[in-house]
Amino acid sequence: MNSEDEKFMRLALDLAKRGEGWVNPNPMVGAVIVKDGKIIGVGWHRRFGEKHAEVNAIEDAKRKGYDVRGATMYVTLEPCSHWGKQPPCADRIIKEGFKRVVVAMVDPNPLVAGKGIEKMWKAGIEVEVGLLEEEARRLNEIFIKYVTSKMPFVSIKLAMTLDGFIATETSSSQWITGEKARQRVQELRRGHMAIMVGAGTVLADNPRLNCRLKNCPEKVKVILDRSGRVANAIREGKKFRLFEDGRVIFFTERPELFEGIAEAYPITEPGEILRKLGELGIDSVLIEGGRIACGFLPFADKFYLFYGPKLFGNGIKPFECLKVQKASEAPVVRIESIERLGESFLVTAYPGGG
Ligand code: AOF
Ligand code: ZN
Repeated sequence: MNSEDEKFMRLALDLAKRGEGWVNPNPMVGAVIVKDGKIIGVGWHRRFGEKHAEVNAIEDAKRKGYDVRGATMYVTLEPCSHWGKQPPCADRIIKEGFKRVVVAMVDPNPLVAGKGIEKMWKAGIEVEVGLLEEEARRLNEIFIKYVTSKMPFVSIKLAMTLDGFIATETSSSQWITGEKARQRVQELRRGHMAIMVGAGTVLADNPRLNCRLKNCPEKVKVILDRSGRVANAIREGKKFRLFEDGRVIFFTERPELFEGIAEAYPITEPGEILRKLGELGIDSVLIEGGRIACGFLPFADKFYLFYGPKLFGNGIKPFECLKVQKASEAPVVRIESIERLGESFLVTAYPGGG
């Protein structure tokens, strides 16, 4: 491996990101074809169920009149070996006569899991695995979790004052962070299939819970409404903007109240809610309701903590259910990055220290 290899793999990773939001619950994948030191084809997985990145790159090269025989392919995920909605990419790569394939990471999908690499290797292709693996794993952290556990990747997003409050005592929270931070939330929504809040947020803010970026698919909106307050409000004639687009799912003790209104399940326990969402094919949930966040803390895979330049002194704290007594017994997070967003900032972190 050399720095040229790394350059091409970085390009493949950048291409893969173009599929963000559109490919779930499948992975984002990018591929670059190089011959005699020159890029002759690029491709990425564009949309769930459509052609894989490798095939798109091969077709791109052919469209431009190149012969891929003897070329090298850089691909961010191991080429597949199984028949899914698409034919196996490993077979296609062998058939096309590639000389070398550089793979960032093995496919965690149990249906593939090394079989694609083995196939190509047995056919006499030079296969190298692990270039920029860390970046590739980070890119597809949602896919990795979902394909190996069938449980959605859980991100907790909170907007807090500098002294750690998500709302005042009187539940006022608009706004704590500024415009740039809220724009960043839109980007987070793009990467997640579902957005989750509690009924309190729906009743107080009437949010749309959609993604308003240019290139963004519809979101699944998940509302935790134990006693059916939103259903009652609808029966009283109230209109909610979250019904304007996308699928809406309620979790409640009173599913009968939602008949004729929305999809509803009689589940209220966080672990069971997540299991149900996984069953419904949802690979990722962005929890945006500060008051419901604490219940999902044991299941959190990632934290997006936004801090605005305000001090409340009192009000609602996000993780009160923890009730930590000793500092030495507190849960620890590993900070991944800190981004300045105008007057606010975003701390991205993973659970667990180290
Ligand atoms: C993708 N896009 O570019 C690659 C994938 O049902 P299928 O045929 O689309 O297969 C999906 C599986 O194929 C997916 O879980 C992953 O293991 C593998 N590779 N998938 O959607 C791609 N290369
Ligand atoms: Zn494939």
